[in-house]
Amino acid sequence: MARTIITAAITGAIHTPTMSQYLPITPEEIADHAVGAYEAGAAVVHIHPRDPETGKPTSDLNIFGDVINRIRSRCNVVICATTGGGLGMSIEERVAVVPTHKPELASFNAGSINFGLFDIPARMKITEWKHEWELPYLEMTKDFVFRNTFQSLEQLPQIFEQQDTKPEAEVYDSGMINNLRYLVDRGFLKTPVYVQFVLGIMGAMPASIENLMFLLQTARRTFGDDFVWSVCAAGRFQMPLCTAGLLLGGNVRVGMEDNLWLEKGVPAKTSAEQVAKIRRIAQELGIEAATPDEARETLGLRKG
Ligand code: KMH
Ligand code: ZN
Repeated sequence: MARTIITAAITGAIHTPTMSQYLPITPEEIADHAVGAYEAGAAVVHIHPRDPETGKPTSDLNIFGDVINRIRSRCNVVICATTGGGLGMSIEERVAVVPTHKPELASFNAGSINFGLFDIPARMKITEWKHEWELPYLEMTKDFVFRNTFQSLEQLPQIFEQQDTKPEAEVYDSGMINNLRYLVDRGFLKTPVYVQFVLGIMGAMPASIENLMFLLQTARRTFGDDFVWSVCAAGRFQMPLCTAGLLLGGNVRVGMEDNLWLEKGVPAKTSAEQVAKIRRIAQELGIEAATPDEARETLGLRKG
């Protein structure tokens, strides 16, 4: 039977505590949600740490380590640490988790984009905020570039390589596939590249099946069969695009980093609920969820 790797992105750095009372904040909450996602069928959990007092995304390596160790002590799910970090962090802050905590897998953002979160307050009609940092954090993105220059695109894989950490290339736009080809050709990245297509970020490609097809076709023209791919999409496009991903033979990512809802009008209480939902859809299509060890095999993660 076909297998799909379900990744659960547990809390991210896009949503803020006012947007959902269920967003996990403390290391204990993030770890609980990650273990719950694993129990529901996720083979991989994608992790960002937050300040336990304010809920703000943090680059504090002790907090990051606390989250990672709590998860590692409870289950064998693959941990994919963010190196995207939170908006406004330096590239050095973002990548430091790799040499410090040596995750098996870590995100590797494959190019620069405008990363616009400034429209969310109006769309969600939020006027009162739990924390002072939230509105300025979102509003500053009107003048914010999520920087992933060729300099850092060349540097990060070398830091990953030293720890045998596999990069998960976050691809928000089609030109980034070309960036990856350059990195492979110059020996900075090894194939098969693991690509996560991220659709629906304001500033990059909108979430549509046509755009997913275009990205997939572009990746095939660029790498032949020598890549592994997954898809995730923001907000209400999460389940439709993941379902399309399943039909196309890909892997899928859900979780509250990407979407705070389970269905229209129903907030997700955990990422596990979204994992269970996409797993049900997969099973209807004759596709089983891969175990963490099967994901390790497919992605070529380090042994032991
Ligand atoms: N932090 C966002 C700017 C990643 O984890 O690498 C992008 C992000 C991707 O969350
Ligand atoms: Zn992330």
